[in-house]
Amino acid sequence: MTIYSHIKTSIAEGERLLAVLIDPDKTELNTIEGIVTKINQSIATHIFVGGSEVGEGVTETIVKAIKQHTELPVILFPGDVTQITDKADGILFLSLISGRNPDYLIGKHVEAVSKLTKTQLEVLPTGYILIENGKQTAVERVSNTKPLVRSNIQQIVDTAKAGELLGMKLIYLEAGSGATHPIEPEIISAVKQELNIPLIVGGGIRTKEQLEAAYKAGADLVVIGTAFENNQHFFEQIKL
Ligand code: 1GP
Repeated sequence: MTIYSHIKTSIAEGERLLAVLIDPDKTELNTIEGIVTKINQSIATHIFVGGSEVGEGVTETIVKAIKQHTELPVILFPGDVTQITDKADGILFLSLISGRNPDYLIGKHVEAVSKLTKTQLEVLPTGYILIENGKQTAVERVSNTKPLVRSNIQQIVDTAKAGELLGMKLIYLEAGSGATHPIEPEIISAVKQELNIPLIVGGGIRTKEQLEAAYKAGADLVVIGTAFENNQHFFEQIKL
């Protein structure tokens, strides 16, 4: 089964999906086995690998190590073309549709093609929507785009729907890694109501309550990075 049909089937069966985000730039190779063992024992269903600024070749080394220790699908969440490696199972082919920088709407995608066609990666076209959360995030800085204003819910909904109508397979609502506040449940549910494709939500989720709130509002897959990076017991603790 492809990664995408597995996501769709799981959602149809009422399953909650969770991806742990590993940033190769912040992860030492010798800690991977321990980290992945913890992820295997957790409620996580996917592993995302990526970061805004990662040195060339680092992602491949980290992905190889992750794959040695898990059966979970490993999906690239690349900040740049240099992070593409065929050692992963799939790739979020991200278009930053909240922004108006052509590089992140189509330019990087064209650059990626010669690499992608040499891999077996499952390509998952994803409408990536950055929403402001009070502080400047790495995505905003690196992509040189402005996030959507969180009070303008209609604009966020329309942006997500435009992504779907353009043929994207997933929509990712992003508050930014380490965001002070996660995406508000009101935004998640408004988007979910209009959308017929799976909805990913991430950024700033640090507590069991925030995780629950995201699922209840309609997130199909939640991404957790910083909370687990800072505390490897995070998933044991939220089980309580
Ligand atoms: C970032 O959405 C992800 O791209 C995860 O964010 O690191 O805040 O969990 P956190």
